[in-house]
Amino acid sequence: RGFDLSDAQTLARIEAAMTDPLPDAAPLSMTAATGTTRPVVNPASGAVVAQVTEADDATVARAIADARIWQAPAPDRARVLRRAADLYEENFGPLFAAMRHEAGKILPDIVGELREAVDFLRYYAAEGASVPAAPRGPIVAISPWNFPLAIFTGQIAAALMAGNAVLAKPAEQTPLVAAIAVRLLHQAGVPASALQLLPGDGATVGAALTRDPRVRGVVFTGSTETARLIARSMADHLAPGTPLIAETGGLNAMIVDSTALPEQAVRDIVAGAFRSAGQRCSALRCLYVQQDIAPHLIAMIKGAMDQLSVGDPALLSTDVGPLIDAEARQGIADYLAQVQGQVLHQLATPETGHFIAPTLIGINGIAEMQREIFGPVLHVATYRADGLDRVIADINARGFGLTFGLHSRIDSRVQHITQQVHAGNLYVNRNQIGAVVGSQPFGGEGLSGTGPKAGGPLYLPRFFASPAPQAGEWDGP
Ligand code: TXE
Repeated sequence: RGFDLSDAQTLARIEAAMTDPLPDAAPLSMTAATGTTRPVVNPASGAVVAQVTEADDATVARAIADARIWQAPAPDRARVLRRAADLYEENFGPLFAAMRHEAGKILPDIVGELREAVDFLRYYAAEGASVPAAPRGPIVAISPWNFPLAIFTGQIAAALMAGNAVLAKPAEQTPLVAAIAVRLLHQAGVPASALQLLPGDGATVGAALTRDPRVRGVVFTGSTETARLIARSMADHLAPGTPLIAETGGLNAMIVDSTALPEQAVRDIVAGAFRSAGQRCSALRCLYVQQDIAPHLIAMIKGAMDQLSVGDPALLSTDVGPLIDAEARQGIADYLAQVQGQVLHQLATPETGHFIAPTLIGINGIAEMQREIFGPVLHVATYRADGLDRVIADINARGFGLTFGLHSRIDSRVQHITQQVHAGNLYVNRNQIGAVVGSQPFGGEGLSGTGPKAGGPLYLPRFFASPAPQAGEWDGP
């Protein structure tokens, strides 16, 4: 297929995509024409890389009026989505360049993200090809900047596979990746009236989309606070029972006991906490280490942190890139100022760009953490062997339930802990990263979200209507 890392020509194109300026993202397939413009800023350099015209209330209203369900039979829709997956792979250059320029991503993250996006397209195509069910109507898909291609694509692929009309609002920070993806989806054969891109501000465009009574479903990934706003708006304005699938934040913990293999545990801790500069909802935030191994393990963590290279995401040697924007950076800098006395280790911060260097903070437990710190900041606490159940209770008491990691070689303990901790995704003796579309669906419970897990068998059915909508309702002029 189009994307083969063992192929020298592909590797040369990857290198070009990582060092070239942004490709022709300018003629964007955006419906927006009447709104204001917003600069797209490269988070590593602070440079403005593009200007994007955003949607406004009138554009949103028109887009919803123009929305048409996708009439093609399910096997044809599946074929188009598979064709889109091929086009994503063949056109990885512009997608890579955009992910680096507007999201500041490093190459391994970019490669992983393309793979995940392609997997979503092929998985939902396979799952939905033979489902004889009806679409709901217009579905609003609101996505975040931290996976501007994979989450964006996963949401709309499922909604489209069910035959719905999708109104996609990408994050303010990452409209270019979304625009390139939509262009490829249209090129593959998704009708323009079944997929419209509405770049713009959450508080205006996002809010307008989620209060229009014509909308038949909302799929969202972002903060818990925004999910609450959307749920409230839907309750006030949309038909009762309109589904909301929300994937939100987490306060994810890991327990490392004294039987853990230290080298493996440290490798997984560092990846879980600092990969993607900590800007993943699944990232490790609070590590609990059994007291007797704590001095040794913490020294090893500091040593592994020192090996991380922080800086320009275009360099293939970089491990930790920038935070998404000045606001995100400032929020974490303010937090670090508050906990200054508890800093156990911190790397040097690059001078330009929105960087926060990987930081290790000592705490007594997860109860001390006021909120999700969405960056490369790891908190570490120690526990005594007889205090394990207290640790589990503290983790559960926070009310999040996204990911949880455990390093232990005692089977009965692994069983006990994993049965007790509330989490959507468990990682035992491995790094707390990621999910695998089709085999390890991703999603949490409690404050971490509501609805079926992405990339799992229950996700796609939520986008079908039951009972079917009235004939003629969204099926064209
Ligand atoms: O999220 P928002 P932000 C968490 C993380 C981060 C915090 C804030 O803790 O620090 O959220 O990030 C749209 N109606 N996560 O500000 O605002 C918005 O335009 C409708 C976790 O980026 O929730 C964007 O498209 N939509 C996370 C999307 O919601 C609205 C990923 C997400 O933005 C809206 C991102 C409104 N009123 C942040 N307000 C994860 N789960 O991985 C905003 N939006």
